[in-house]
Formats: sequence, C-alpha cells, structure tokens
Amino acid sequence: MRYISSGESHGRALTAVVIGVPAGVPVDIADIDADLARRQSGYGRGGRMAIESDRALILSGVRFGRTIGSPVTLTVSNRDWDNWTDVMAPQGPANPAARVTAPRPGHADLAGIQKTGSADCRDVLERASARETAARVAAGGVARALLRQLGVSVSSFVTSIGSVSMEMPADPSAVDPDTVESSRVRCPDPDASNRMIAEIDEARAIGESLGGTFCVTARGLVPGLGTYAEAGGKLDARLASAVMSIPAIKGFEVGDGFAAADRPGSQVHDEIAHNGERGFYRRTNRAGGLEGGMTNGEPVWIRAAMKPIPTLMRPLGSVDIDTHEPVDASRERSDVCAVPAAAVVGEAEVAMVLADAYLAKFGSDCLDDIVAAVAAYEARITP
Ligand code: EPS
Repeated sequence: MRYISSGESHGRALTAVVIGVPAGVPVDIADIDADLARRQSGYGRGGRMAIESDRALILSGVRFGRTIGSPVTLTVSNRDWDNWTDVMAPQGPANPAARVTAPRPGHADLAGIQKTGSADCRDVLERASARETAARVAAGGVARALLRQLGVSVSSFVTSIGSVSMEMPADPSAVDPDTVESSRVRCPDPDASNRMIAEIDEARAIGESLGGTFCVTARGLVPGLGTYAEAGGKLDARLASAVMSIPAIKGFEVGDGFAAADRPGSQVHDEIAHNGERGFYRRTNRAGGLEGGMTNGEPVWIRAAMKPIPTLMRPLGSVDIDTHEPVDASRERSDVCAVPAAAVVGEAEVAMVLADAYLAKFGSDCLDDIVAAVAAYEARITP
C-alpha cells in the first residue's frame, strides 16, 4: 500500500491516491476527518488555519463504507483558493504581481527554481508548502482503517518545542491519547505544555519561529514485520524514509536512538523473557520495537526532529533572483510552530509503512484472508 499526493497550497484542492488497498476494509470518513482536524489543531498555527476546515471527500475505491480493492482517491479542498484565483489560476496569462523573487533560507525556494528553471519561487513554494501534509493524513486514514482491523493503533505526542522538553516516559507507547489531545501543543506533560505555549508566544512576539521533536508509537504489532534479509525492506529504514519525507524534518531516531550510542551494550539491549500468557517478550523496550529491520513484537516508538519554520516575520538575508542584490527573504503569512501538526502527519506516515508491511507478509487482496493469515501466524509463534 502506498500513496501519491498532488496539489498546491493555494490551489483548488489537495488529492491523495492510495494504491494497493485490499478489499473489505471498513472506512469511516468521520475517522479521517477527525485526524485532519487534529492536524489542524495545535498552538502556534497562523491565520491560514482560521480559514481552512479540512474535510476529506472520497472520490473512488470505497463503496457503502468498505474498500473494494481499487485505488482510493481522497481530496481535501483549499478554502483559501477563493482568495488566490488570480495568483494560482491554472489557465490565462501570468500575473507578474504574483511573482516571488526573494527566496527564503531554509525553504525549497532557491534550489527549486534552479532545478526547474522557473523564474518565480511561487512555482516551487506552493508545492513545497506543508499544506500538502493534509493529503498525507487523508491517505494515512486508509492505512489506519486497515491497521484497526488488525488490532494496531498508531498515536503521537510532542516531546519538545524550542528549548522546552518533557521527560521521556519509560513506555512512550503507554501515553494516553486523550491526555495528548487535551493539550494545546499535544504534549502529555501539563507543565511542559504550559512552558511550550509561553515559548511560542515569545517567539511570535519577536517574529521568530520554533521547531521541536515528537514521538510516534504503534501498539498491537506482530513480530517479524519488515525483513533482516534485504536493505530496501528493513522496516526501520522504511520508517525513517517515510518520516523524513515530512517537510522540515531534520532528524529521526528509533527507540533510544542517539542516546543508546553513549551507553554500554548491557544498558541498551532488551532482555528476552517468556511466559505462558504473552509468549516471548522483552523486559524493556529501548529498541523501540525494532530489531534487525523487523518488529520484535513490542510497541514501535520513533522520534523525529522538526526544524523551525523557515518563513520568518523578521526575515533573514537573501538575494533577489532578478537583480542579485541583497534583500530580505520574502515574508509570507505563516505559522510560528507546527510541531503538534507534524506529529499527526508522522502518525499517517508510520501507519502507511506498517500497513504495507502487514500486506507484504499476510496477503494484499482481501481483508478476511489477511485477518485469517495474521491469526494463523500468531497461533504458530505463540507456544
Ligand atoms: C506553510 C505556510 C502557511 C501554513 C501552511 C504551511 O500557509 P499560508 O502560506 O497559506 O499562510 O499555514 O500550512 C497549512 C496551510 C496547513 O494546512 O498545514 C508553508 O509555507 O509551508
């Protein structure tokens, strides 16, 4: 299962096409809309979120609430399109007043126009905009619908914004999703949440932007998803690729990640245990549920680092692409911090990779066959 997306930030709509979806998966558009709303929430967002109210429309692949085995197409409209028709018109003469000529440091603007030969940074920034992640969340909703049938849930929470961090819990996968959603920054630690909000307010007041880190967890996974046998199928590598593809993500780690490199092996690896109820299990989960490129049966947990948003109200220096004179980088209406939203996008990306890994191991056409194959596998590996 995988998706492609299309659409510009201020174009008419975003679209996702999900292929490789088995037949028989119940899809409730309300679940997808709830994820889209979570992506839009989060303290630190800018004026655009007051305009948009994202809803998914299913154009294909679902009939009477169930997938039928054909590609699933979803669209999310851009309400702001109505205000941008003269800038983003698909037809008609170019609008010279709509050109952006001062590329922003940290954005795709400059390398994008160099690569494509465009003379207008807007040709690049419209697609490079993180608005596109709404399509990812809609696509991820289809993956989550499949995972739900297999007893797998995917969640996320924010672990730091700017200089404010929460202490990582011993078991990140046990963090209560309702507690996360009750925080305006999607952080389960109320004290850290308040300090994060204060830091966002300070950043906004001085025209700054902030990055941060988030954790994505997945529970209910069977061991053996992914492979130890070939590079392209290693699940940790696939998760890294998917999460790193989210705009502004600059770092990724699995389980204890970089911190594990500082400790001796006896304080890093998770001892194997066994009992009649659980079968094989681990006494700890520092590995983040992944060993040898495969799930090991423990919850998966990964973290990602998002850089601060590159559009600054007090812009950094740039160079005009026409005159080559020094100028301030272009100012666009923007968010101050989008880490809470990026965490929800991280869920979608992780869900898509995990759903695909299930289909690779257990068949890919018919939900009932997949459920039966998972049950047979679980019976075989549970002594
Ligand atoms: C973004 C700039 C802002 C963000 C946008 C991402 O949009 P605008 O330029 O319209 O103010 O709000 O994010 C979204 C619209 C969204 O839905 O997440 C950028 O330049 O990446």
